[in-house]
Amino acid sequence: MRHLITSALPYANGPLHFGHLVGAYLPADVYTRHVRQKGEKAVHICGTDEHGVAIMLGAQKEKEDYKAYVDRWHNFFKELFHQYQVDFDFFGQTSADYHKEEVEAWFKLLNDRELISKKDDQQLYCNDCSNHLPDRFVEGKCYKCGYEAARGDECPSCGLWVEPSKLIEPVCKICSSQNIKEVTSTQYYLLLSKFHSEFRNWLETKEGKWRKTVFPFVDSLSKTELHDRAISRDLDWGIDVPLPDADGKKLYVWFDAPIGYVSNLKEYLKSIDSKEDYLKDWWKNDDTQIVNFIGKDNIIFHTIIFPVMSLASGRVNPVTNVPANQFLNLAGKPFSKSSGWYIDAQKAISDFGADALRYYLISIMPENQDSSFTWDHFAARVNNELANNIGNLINRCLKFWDKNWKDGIEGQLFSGFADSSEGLKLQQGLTEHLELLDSIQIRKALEKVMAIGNNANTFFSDREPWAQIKEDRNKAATTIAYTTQYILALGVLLTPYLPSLSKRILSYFDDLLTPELKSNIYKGNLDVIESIFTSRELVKLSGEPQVLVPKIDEDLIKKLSSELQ
Ligand code: B3M
Ligand code: ZN
Repeated sequence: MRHLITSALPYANGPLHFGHLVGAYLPADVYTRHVRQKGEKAVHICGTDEHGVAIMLGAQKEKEDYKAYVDRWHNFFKELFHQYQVDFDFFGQTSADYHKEEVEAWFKLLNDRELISKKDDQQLYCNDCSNHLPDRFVEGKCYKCGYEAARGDECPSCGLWVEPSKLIEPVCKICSSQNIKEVTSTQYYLLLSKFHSEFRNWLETKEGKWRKTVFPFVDSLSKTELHDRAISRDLDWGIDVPLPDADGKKLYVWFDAPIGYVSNLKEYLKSIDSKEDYLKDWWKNDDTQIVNFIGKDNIIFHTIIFPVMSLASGRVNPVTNVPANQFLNLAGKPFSKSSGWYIDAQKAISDFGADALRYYLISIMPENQDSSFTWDHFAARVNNELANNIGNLINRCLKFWDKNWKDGIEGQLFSGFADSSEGLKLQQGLTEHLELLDSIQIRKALEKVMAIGNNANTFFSDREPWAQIKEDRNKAATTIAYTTQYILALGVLLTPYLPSLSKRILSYFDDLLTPELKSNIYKGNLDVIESIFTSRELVKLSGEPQVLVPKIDEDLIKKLSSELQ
């Protein structure tokens, strides 16, 4: 099995906050590292979403050329992801020519199969500034859930794909006028209604396989019918509708954006001179698991529109799983840059580093319900759990080893662990951890790792090697040897979540560990751990034990919390 993993293409129009990171990018990164650690083949594809009204509004506000504007944000995101150790194999751009080519091919296929047609559409128009108001150029009250600031394209609160003419009390986002009328304009439509039964046949196979926050929502939205939707706009930025009589019409951003997953993989394979074909070997390969990581506001496009486009065009297989996350709030309220209720993700990473932030963000990942970030909670979780449970334990154990057995501990003292009650507990933990990540329950999986850390701590403290050594040196050495096997497992288990901490832990065992051994341990093969050590006459640490997880500075936390008030 191979894995084609994507994370939502962020709009190139403003900074990313923690909500974005835990919504799509961190889970996708953890999952990619997980399947690779198991030894399976995977690609992780992303890029910036550079068309549409959100971008146009942003560039206009900054008085910047559209292309210069999106390039600037593209580079900014690339750097930010790098700092958070979110690794993509390819991070592309939807304003690139290679993307346009792929989008044109999709349009042609759908058009040839008569799933696109020209129709008259009711559009909103601002009488004061004389602009058409598609998508985010207009805001109003959602006619489904009553949310005040629903946009002309979607409601950020209930996820509805909004029909702008139905918005209650619409307001022009260009000039703030409420003097808005409906006008008729001709647009190209994707005839989703025609594809309803084929779509349902596919969707129903996902029941029980997709998250409870995803499947029932999509199921009820699409049960009785699908509505045709306009996929063109009268704008001056975007991909031209590739038809001779479509003068001036651009494709709607949500038509081209998901195709970015496909075009970016194509470009990636080209960039590495791969012999593989992006369609035959990946997108249309029945052995490929396609997983789209997104936030809940993008569910409709990933579970209805793009699957219909995929099935109807036959160009790619439809997605296997869409593990959408809920929202992350900041101390109970939505992140909002304009009202200052906001944390600068770049500053945060320079204050605290990737391990601490990734740990906390993953531990509050809103997989099943919305969750909340607070600075106090961040400091408490990092200091009490990561620093105490993992960092301190390893430091205490390895320092004790270093001090008392500088020349090494006898390899045979490591034997017996796998069959001991500690070994059996660890074995079970490894198996459960694997199952949790396989089913993309990332938050619970990290909890499992921490529970293993707890067991290791209890074992080490209960045995009191500092007392044992006074009576029986070998007994104390056995405690260290057993705890070390826990530590090795913890270092391996942390790979997907905290790649740099994991690397630092495993560096003590540099001489002993190969990638294959690492993968075997990860998959729960405890005997492997034991034999790594028992096959040596003497086991030595590579390098001196260092502080692994620095404590979070409480004064800095106080300052950051007070800045938020
Ligand atoms: N750019 C929406 C967002 O950033 C959109 C995702 C596209 S995924 C193909 O929330
Ligand atoms: Zn206006």
